[in-house]
Amino acid sequence: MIPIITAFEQSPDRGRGLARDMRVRWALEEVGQPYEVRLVSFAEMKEPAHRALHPFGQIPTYEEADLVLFESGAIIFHIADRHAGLLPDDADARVRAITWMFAALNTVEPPIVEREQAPYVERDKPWYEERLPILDDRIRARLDDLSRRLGDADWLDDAFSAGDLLMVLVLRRLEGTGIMEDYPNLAGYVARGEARPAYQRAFAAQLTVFTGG
Ligand SMILES: N[C@@H](CCC(=O)N[C@@H](CS)C(=O)NCC(=O)O)C(=O)O
Repeated sequence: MIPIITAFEQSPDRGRGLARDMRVRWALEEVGQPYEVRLVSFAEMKEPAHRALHPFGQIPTYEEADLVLFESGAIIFHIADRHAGLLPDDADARVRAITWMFAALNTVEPPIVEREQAPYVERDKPWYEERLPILDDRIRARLDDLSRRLGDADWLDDAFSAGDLLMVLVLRRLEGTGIMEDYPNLAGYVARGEARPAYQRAFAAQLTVFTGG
């Protein structure tokens, strides 16, 4: 059964790997599972047909026979749980990798997304300029700790896992902010993720939606 995922027909980054279908594409590429993509417009995402798949009217979704999933973290967990390659076999190592999945989505991503959205939703507010450094500091507090924990290791807990996949993509959201440049070990970590052949296939596939080919 070939799973079908949804992705943006048009996205703000024009297919540069930031839309969250990239997480699903990368995971599927890592485990060697072919997939199909259904592109949706912003209007279609809010229609009842799409909301039946995703209650919040967003992408990505994941359909596999009768199973319908939303939330990129849950989708990645499902893929990692059903295929070899993204979670270790050892029970303790497995739950540690899952812990890093949660850490990426619950602890590191929120301040990054808040910073990312500020220019769109608050730029005309009187407090905007004053608030930006506060948002940056919140991100730096997380990165200080993450950087300390990673040290000079290649991955967060020994072998590459779904936890690294999510953390790398969360950190990529900082591209263009200048913040990552202060954390050479995290920048190297992101570069290692981006160098993986599965990442590159996923990135190319998402980019092709926008460039054609
Ligand atoms: N927590 C969700 C977030 C999903 C999300 O924010 N999707 C974005 C694309 S990356 C979206 O659909 N944005 C359009 C919208 O919210 O209207 C996940 O990880 O899947």
